[in-house]
Amino acid sequence: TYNGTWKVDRSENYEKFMEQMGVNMVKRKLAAHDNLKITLEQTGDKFVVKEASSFRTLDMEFTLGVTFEYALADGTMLSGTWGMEGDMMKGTFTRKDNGKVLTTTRAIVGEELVQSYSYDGVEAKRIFKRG
Ligand code: MYR
Repeated sequence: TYNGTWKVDRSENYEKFMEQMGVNMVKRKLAAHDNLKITLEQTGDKFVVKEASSFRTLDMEFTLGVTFEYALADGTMLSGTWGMEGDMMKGTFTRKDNGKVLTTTRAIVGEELVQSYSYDGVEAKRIFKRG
């Protein structure tokens, strides 16, 4: 189950990923230490998500397979869906400003939640521990 609170422990290639996303250097430096914490609560197909970081706190919900909008911390708007493939969450989102696609997955690996991100040929991971 994905339910619970997850704190980012480490990231792989996240700065390169943010650079590809067009995030400027100052923000990338800050974002590398954003202390991101995500609380997920799934009931059937519905997820309630609480996000907290040094940038903001955000409460939202989505339903698997149903399109929703999500603003990144810098205001970039995404539109897309989360779905399930087996035990893995797979998200496909489109940037509203340039039409490019960002894909993301979440999987529980051992005791950790591993989130992968892919955009414009660059991939990154952020790995979370229960907290
Ligand atoms: C959630 O489930 O946490 C809410 C919906 C997330 C949508 C996609 C997340 C992509 C985040 C990309 C970060 C890029 C930073 C430049």
